[in-house]
Amino acid sequence: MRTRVVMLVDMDYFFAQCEELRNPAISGKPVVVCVFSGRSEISGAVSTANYVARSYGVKSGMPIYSAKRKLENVDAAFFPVDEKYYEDISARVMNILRTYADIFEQAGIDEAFLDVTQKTRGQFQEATELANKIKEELKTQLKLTCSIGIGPNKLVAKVASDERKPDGLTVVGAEQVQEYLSPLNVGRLLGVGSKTQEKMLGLGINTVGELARYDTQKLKEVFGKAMSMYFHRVALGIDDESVEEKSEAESFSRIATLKQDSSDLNFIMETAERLCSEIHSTIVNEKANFKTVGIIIILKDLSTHTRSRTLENPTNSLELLKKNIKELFEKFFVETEGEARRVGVRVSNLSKEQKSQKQLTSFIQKSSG
Ligand code: TTP
Ligand code: MG
Repeated sequence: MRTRVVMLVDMDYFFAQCEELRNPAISGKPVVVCVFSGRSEISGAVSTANYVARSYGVKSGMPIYSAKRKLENVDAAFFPVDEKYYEDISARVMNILRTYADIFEQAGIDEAFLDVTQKTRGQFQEATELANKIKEELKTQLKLTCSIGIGPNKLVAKVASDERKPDGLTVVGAEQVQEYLSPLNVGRLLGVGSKTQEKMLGLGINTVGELARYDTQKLKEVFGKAMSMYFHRVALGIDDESVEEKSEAESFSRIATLKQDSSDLNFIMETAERLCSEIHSTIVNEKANFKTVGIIIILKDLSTHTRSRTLENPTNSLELLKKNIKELFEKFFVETEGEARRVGVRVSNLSKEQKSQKQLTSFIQKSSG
């Protein structure tokens, strides 16, 4: 496989930076953005904090009262989360980032992967210049800073983006991966949370290099086959997952009125299968895959019901769509009294391009869930 050049752009202290943007008066002060639970005036958790607040020990996830205690007698600013506003800024950031990528994949509200292999002709030096341009444009256009990691794959780009923050840039060339990863703490790897890290520590594994060299058979005994194989590969810096554009639409659905009200599965499936075929054509046209399938049922009394399930892997198979839809309808009518007037089919969790290989991130989500 030819060398890829992958970038991960992650905005610095994003929600807090957004607050600084619209409240210039708080510049230089500790800024804490909070999710208030509403139970008491200060119950809830810290969503994020700027780096001034972090220097006092304030962190994401910490109870608000702990943050207040750490900032006692300090002139600090506390804000409730304003997701709508951050999403608006996020959209502006993404619109800029998109223009720099061959393939663009938004990975969260404040981060995106950019495959820039073609643009940079596979040169990490050119990617570094491109990253500096991105930083410059975000600063002049939006007055925001970010940290960027560049590597030969998503895994390395992601780890590198965390290396220097805020306003950092870390480049790890294809030949430097081992050297770069080896001395890092295993906790820096995606999928190694505090519990896993503790277990690894118990085995005498502190660093990524130690994990890479650890006996795979012994690793298997502790973490099971799938996870130990995953750990071994990431410790070696191996990751084949491609940067993938997400489909613009979030879902496709079709709905139809039955010829007569019914709770008969076979009768309903005649209509539902037609809807599945229509959706399937759209999916094929859009070159998309779906991971979640759902049904919509409007009963005689006009009450609307929905059911859905998420599949193991993204697919564009009509057969799988029909099978799952049928099972969902079957289950619904076992559980629910009443006759359907209208029925619908919906697919969501869409992604572009065929993907036969199991995705790194989806694998992790499943394993840690
Ligand atoms: P992150 O990129 O993880 O954090 P950050 O941007 O605040 O800080 P950093 O400079 O380290 O990148 O998350 C992006 C946003 O997601 C963050 O601004 C707020 C939100 N968030 C939470 O609400 N709770 C959390 O526990 C974390 C980690 C993030
Ligand atoms: Mg961030």
